[in-house]
Amino acid sequence: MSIPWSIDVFTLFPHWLSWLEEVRPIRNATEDGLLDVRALDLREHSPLKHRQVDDTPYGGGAGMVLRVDVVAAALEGHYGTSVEQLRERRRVVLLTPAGPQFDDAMANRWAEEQQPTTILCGRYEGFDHRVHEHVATEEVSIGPYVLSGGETAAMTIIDTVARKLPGALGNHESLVDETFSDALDGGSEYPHYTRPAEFRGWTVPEILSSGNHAAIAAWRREQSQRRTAAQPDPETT
Ligand code: 6GU
Repeated sequence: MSIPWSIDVFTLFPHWLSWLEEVRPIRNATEDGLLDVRALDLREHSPLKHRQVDDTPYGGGAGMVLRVDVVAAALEGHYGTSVEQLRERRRVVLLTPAGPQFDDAMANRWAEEQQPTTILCGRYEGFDHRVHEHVATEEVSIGPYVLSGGETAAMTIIDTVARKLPGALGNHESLVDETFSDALDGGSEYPHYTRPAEFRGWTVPEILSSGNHAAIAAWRREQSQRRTAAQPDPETT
């Protein structure tokens, strides 16, 4: 039995991440020994009075900045190694709207490599820039908008990668035909229907009850292509 993939999330609000303990794909992966997700408190090893974590920005301006000494103390206190050694052993991901955008390809790469991962969630105006330069090994954003903190981004990323681990979904087939998968050439998923066959006059396409599996497969592929074509291209909008 191999060791589980370790993902540690450092945040000022560890209890927010309790959702990760409940959601099915992550629970399955954890119970199967594939994944070990932990929420850790950035304040835990703060060397400052009252476990202070942030400070006013040099040069003035609005908001507070998370201190580099506090982040280093949290990591070094938890792992018992220097930041330099930690960066060699783990992916240290700083969540920021300015980072490269997380997408399905990045999720596949992470799930394949399963490098031990540490995620840093910022609040306020973000981290002192020395955390970006000397502590993190990379930056990631989940999309072109600004969140009030990294916690929901961390949950989004972990949900996305966990369901790619073998056995995390009840039925592994569900990954194959999913939106963005190779089986659909990176396109959108086809529509699904279940009983009742008719509701308020809203009917289910007849072909799905035809029993003709080849025709059903062709219909689904065509539907998927049509939905993909109807989507705005993120590069041009
Ligand atoms: Cl990772 N963090 C914050 N604060 N805002 C974001 C984001 C991350 N990704 C998109 N917007």
